[in-house]
Amino acid sequence: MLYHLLFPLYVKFSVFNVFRYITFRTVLAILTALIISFILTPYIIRKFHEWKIKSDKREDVPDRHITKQGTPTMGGFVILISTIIPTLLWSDLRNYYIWLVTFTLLSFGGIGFADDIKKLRGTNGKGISGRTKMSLQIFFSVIISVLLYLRPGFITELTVPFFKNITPDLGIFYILLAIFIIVGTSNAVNLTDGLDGLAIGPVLTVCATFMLFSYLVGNIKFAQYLQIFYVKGAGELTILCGAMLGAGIGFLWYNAYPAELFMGDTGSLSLGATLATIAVIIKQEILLLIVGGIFVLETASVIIQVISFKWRGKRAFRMAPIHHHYELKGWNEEKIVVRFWIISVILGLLALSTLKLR
Ligand code: 57M
Repeated sequence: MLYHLLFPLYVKFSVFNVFRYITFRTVLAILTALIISFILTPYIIRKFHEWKIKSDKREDVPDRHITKQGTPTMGGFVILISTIIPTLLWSDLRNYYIWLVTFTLLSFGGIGFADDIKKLRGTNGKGISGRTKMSLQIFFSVIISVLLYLRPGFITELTVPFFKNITPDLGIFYILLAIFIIVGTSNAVNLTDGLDGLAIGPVLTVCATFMLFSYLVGNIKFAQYLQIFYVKGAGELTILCGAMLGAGIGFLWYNAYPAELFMGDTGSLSLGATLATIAVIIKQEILLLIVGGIFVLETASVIIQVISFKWRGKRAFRMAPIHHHYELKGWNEEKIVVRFWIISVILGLLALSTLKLR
């Protein structure tokens, strides 16, 4: 909105021309998100304590988690607000992708919110059933994927990292892939969200990487130079990624060990689905597997654990997802989290290298 108000003033005062630039508006979006987050989060933490929006005791967690009982949850609510407000302030509101990704944030945030509220208010501490949750995730991802597919000029080819000449065209089956990526990533971030700062760290790495990719993919000159797909209008997503980055850093301030706030499903489901939707829009579907490798690792550990238990009657890990395995091995929570962050940054750098190594 501010973009629409301020930019036209350049006719009278040339200084306002600066609002034309995506880079400048991205910086403003990051700063606005940080300010909103730093003002709102302490207030929300106090209020959530008052309203008893706190995480429940879980019997099956490694012992140390007992101390986490009573930590306010649903911090994703602040992440959503501090992402959406700066996006609406600084982006071009005529942009289709901005609204589509905002829809993703809100719809998956809504599923997570319903789950968190049911966990808090229900008698058995359980959220909405797995089946209902999955149906809702599929329902919204179908809407998102079809809306993208129907967009004139939408590219149904895949970018294969490191191989610029291999671009398989999936045609209408692209819709299925998009649904799979959105639902899968949403759940993968949720599985990862089990230690202080563990999920938000890699979310930030993916966000920063996609911020750069959105800018490049949305700029015809850079796209041609780098020989990547050009997606008209995707450049505005740089601003949304910036807002999410600012919101995520603001959240990490409070979620860092010892956490004062958890993001809840409101945060994990919406952040995962949003990163996936951006990946689909900017044609970096497979790259998401690399830069989001921590989410892949956490999900794979659960799959391996379940298969191993079924087939061999033995567990592959002491406990899945894999962060619990390291906890039970005696690693410190901070050590596990920081090491996973380091891996995530390395994966982010690897993802950046695909721009040139191809
Ligand atoms: C939710 N939620 C955290 C917090 C957070 C299929 C199966 C693998 C599913 C999985 C599962 O339920 N995962 C998703 C994980 C919980 O955090 C809340 O949930 C929100 C995210 N949805 O925002 O509100 C607890 O995690 C800790 N936490 C932190 N810091 C944070 O910043 O310390 C969270 C955020 C919090 C807090 O203690 O209460 C959770 O873990 O419950 N299930 C599992 O992960 C279970 N694994 C399991 O059953 N493994 C089996 C195999 C066969 C699948 C095995 O290895 O044998 C574990 N879940 C729990 N305990 N609770 C097992 C141990």
